[in-house]
Amino acid sequence: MKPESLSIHRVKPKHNVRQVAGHFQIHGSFQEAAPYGSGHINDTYCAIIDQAGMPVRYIFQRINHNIFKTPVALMENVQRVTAHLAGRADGQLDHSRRALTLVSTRAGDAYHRDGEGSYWRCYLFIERAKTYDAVESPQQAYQAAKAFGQFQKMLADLPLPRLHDTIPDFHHTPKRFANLEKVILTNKANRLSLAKAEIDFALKRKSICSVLLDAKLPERVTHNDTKFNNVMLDNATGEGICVIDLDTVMPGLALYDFGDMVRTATSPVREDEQDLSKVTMQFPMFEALVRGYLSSAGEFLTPAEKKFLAFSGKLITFEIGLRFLTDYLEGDAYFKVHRDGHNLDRCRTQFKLVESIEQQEHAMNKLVESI
Ligand code: ADP
Ligand code: GN1
Ligand code: MG
Repeated sequence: MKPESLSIHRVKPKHNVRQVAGHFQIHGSFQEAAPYGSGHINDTYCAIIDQAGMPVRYIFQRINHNIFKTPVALMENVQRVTAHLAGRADGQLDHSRRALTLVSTRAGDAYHRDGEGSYWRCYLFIERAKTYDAVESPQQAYQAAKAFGQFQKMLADLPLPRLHDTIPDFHHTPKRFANLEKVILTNKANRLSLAKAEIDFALKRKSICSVLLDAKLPERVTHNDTKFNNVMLDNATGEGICVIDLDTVMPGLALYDFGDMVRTATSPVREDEQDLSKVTMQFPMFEALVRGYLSSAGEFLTPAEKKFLAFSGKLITFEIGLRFLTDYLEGDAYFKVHRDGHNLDRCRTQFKLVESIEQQEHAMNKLVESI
């Protein structure tokens, strides 16, 4: 029987994945590869390798080194984190689906550097699990949040040294705001007049940017990109089986992770939905996120962290909205775009969600207090 994999969409890859695959410790013969997933940063491919008559899938990723300026340090983080998580999953049923496994190169390294200076890595493909670009049920939200909380918990005792900052100040919202102010002044792509309402929306909310930093919350090892599509849900049980996309795992605040879950797992539509009437913070999803997250992270969160759970959803949604707006005004230099105005559309959904959270923030806080 052919695996589901063979239906991967047949867009011609930009890169020679066959050649890249040859550098990794994989037995068998390369069959095909195709772009995979909907990430905004790296180039991800699913490749099929025939291993003794069985088609086996692998994930190959080219790290975007324009964005991740220190790919070697990044891979050192990923190696340490995956090894630590694998140690935790050891002995559990299905352990190799519970943490990403790096495949080494033939030279024994965690990455391969190609002739063009690109950095490549390879992971075992997590089978019988999927990522979703939009949340479909509170059960999914619960499972995703539980998995990200578990992820933080398992990394709490990662031995020193401190992980590298793969992108410095990644969640420093005041600096993200300052970047927006800078591009407003330069108007580099001449798009200011097209985003007047969004700019006004952002400027009115400057005061919220520093709230989490001012709260002096504890630094932890955090994921920092806990988008709903960065956790794989098991096809049979729905369990959040594996947290993926580890490029931004570094020191951070637990609330950056919870906030990004609220951003991506409470609205019923994708991040780039153009019909804004569909964008809303669904309370049952928020409740499921809180319950799921506290089921795994509750034992280590401080009262101060708990107090800001709802606020973090608003702040991180606002912050990513600022980043989409900044990128739009800069002429789409950072996030991959697939149509005109794509970043502006993404910014609009974020700001619509911020508004929806503002309207429900009191009730969200009450709920958190009651749990
Ligand atoms: P990006 O940084 O570009 O978002 P991700 O690491 O999130 O890249 O990968 C993109 C997509 O590829 C994911 O959303 C997921 O669907 C799929 N994917 C990534 N790693 C694996 C894996 N090990 N097994 C199966 N699918 C994966
Ligand atoms: C990017 O890599 P991906 O698509 O999971 C971005 C996140 C944003 C997200 C918005 C390194 O995540 O910070 O929140 O897009 N990653 C980086 O969808 O900038
Ligand atoms: Mg991703």
